[in-house]
Amino acid sequence: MERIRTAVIGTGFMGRVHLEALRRIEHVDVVEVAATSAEKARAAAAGYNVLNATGDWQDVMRDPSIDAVHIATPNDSHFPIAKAALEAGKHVLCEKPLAMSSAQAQALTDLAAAKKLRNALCHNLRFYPMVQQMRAMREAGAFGEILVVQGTYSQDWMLYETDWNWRVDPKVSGPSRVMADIGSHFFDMAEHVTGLKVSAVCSDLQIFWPTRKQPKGGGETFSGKTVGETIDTKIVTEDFGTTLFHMGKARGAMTASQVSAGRKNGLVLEIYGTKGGASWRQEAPEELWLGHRDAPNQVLMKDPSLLDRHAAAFADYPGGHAEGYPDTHKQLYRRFYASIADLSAKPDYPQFVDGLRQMKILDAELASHESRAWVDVPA
Ligand code: NAI
Ligand code: SOE
Repeated sequence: MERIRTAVIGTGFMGRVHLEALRRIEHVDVVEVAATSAEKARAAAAGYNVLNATGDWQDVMRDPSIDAVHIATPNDSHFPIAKAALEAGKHVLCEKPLAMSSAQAQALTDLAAAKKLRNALCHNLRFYPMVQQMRAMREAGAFGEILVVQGTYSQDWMLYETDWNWRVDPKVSGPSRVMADIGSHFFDMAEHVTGLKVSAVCSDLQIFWPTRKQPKGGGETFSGKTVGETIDTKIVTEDFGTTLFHMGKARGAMTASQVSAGRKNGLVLEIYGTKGGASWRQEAPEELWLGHRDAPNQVLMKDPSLLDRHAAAFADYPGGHAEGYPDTHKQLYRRFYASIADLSAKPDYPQFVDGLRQMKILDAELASHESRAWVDVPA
């Protein structure tokens, strides 16, 4: 098989996750790293054994030998970088959220389709084996008709007034913080697992810190305590949100929070149907709780030899050999690159159209909060 040449743009938390996961993908070579300075790019490139480094992502677009790019930069740069990459004929794997607005997300979705290029959105959390098991069981009818969908995405890393990150700045992050940043993962997973679409939402968003202490030197994701001088900065995006939602006849409720003490990456998805229920937690991802009305409840432990055949394809290690967050990236990228190697294959990963879908849900959540009313989500 011909080798595929790729580049990673952004060398923060996600840039390093992408670089690491890419080393586990067969037939793919990372040939360039782009950062905000040549020095930063060189440091990351050296660490991951990548030959070329640049402080200007446009260099990647100018190199016709590069087939694909990963975009792992803050949200405001996704649109210009993805647009330039598609225009340069490159396949794109972009971090979530896809863009700053639905209009941008629609434009990227249309451009990728017009150029017939592969486009993936990094909703990697779908790729935990036990999430796939929940989906496969739902598809096989194990839970009957889905009545209730509920859960949360709870973190604590923005609990203090002194906690800061670019996600707080709407010019960089967009008009929403927690709903865009982590609520979108919840809804992507909920729709993927249930096969249902969110049809209407009623949202309430809350800013607990109307001002935050912005460090003069900035702060990277999950970097911990702020040190040094700070400036009091007005906050306009939510620390917490709750959304009631309809998925056709099914009813649901979710919360998203970056101020829930003790919860580090607490995504929980629960689905309840006419025949049974299931609950999955990201903080214990190898387990799937199964609920029964007339029999003892069960906890299924990941073991590919015992999983549904489809779900087993998302597990590379035997039972008792835990697979976690980095493995979800590997599973996603593997499928993305397989679809580049075989351009006739049907993509089996989230695409830009799924990013557009999340932007539409987000627009409805923001409109609902603003109007204090239910808002329909367009199909
Ligand atoms: P970060 O702040 O840790 O890293 C961002 C990096 O991008 C920084 O090193 C910054 O210098 C660099 N950068 C900014 N503008 C750039 C440009 N024009 N060219 C090259 N580099 C540039 O942020 P983090 O957490 O890595 O987030 C990046 C993206 O990944 C965000 O869109 C975020 O929503 C997404 N994300 C997704 C996760 C997932 O599980 N799928 C997890 C964490 C973040
Ligand atoms: C920060 O809230 C963050 O890194 C998100 O940006 C990711 O998408 C999520 O997976 C983990 O938390």
